Amino acid sequence: MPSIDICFSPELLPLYDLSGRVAVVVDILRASSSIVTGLAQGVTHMVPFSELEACRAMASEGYLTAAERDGRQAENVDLGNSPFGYLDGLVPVRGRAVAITTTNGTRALHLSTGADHVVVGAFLNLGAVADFLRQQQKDVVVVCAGWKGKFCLEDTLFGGALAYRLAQEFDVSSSDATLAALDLWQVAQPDVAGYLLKSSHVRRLNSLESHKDMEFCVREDEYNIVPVFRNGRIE
Ligand code: 3SL
Repeated sequence: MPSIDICFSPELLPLYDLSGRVAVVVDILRASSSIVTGLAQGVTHMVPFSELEACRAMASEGYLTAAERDGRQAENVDLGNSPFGYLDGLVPVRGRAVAITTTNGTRALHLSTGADHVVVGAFLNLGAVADFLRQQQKDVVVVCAGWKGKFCLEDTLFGGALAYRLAQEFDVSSSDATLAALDLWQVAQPDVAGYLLKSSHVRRLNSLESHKDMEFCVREDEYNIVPVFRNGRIE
């Protein structure tokens, strides 16, 4: 039976062997939620960058640019990192390609490329990711983007939710990280959004952008897509 392990921070990735495994990269607040939303709204593909200037430069190649640093939209780009940027229609996104850089999420994607498959996970596509993993039948590592190397509640909750969904078909008991995430998922019931009010990232976001981002990002199964990061592109 394949197993699910959870890497709580990109800083811990050197301890994980991703080869032969599927990496599910998650940054619930908000990069992976925004990537899933953008692709579900008809963005053709996204190219994640670690550096802001490299991302901005893609405008000259016809890309929309999306950039966040420390929770705020960077200057001189088309979009920030709110999923509502892909939903509110202020910047038409359908049929466009997007270059994106965020503080933690895009970095976690680049650090996970040693896996056989790198997919983007969010509560918004939780069921679709679970189905994808059932099909692959490979060991899974959930790579939590965290915040500047530190543990984040919301990414860990996603790991717990995914393990809970797959508990009958995957080994979810041989990793203490997965056991802890499963316990956390139970503790957060029945009001995940309410539970997350105490998280450091929600407090940071509330002081910057609207609370509605968090409430949207914890919705489950809004979109039936599994973005795959391959050859430098998410599509
Ligand atoms: O760090 C990231 O990748 C972002 O998701 C952070 S924020 O939610 O935009 O603040």
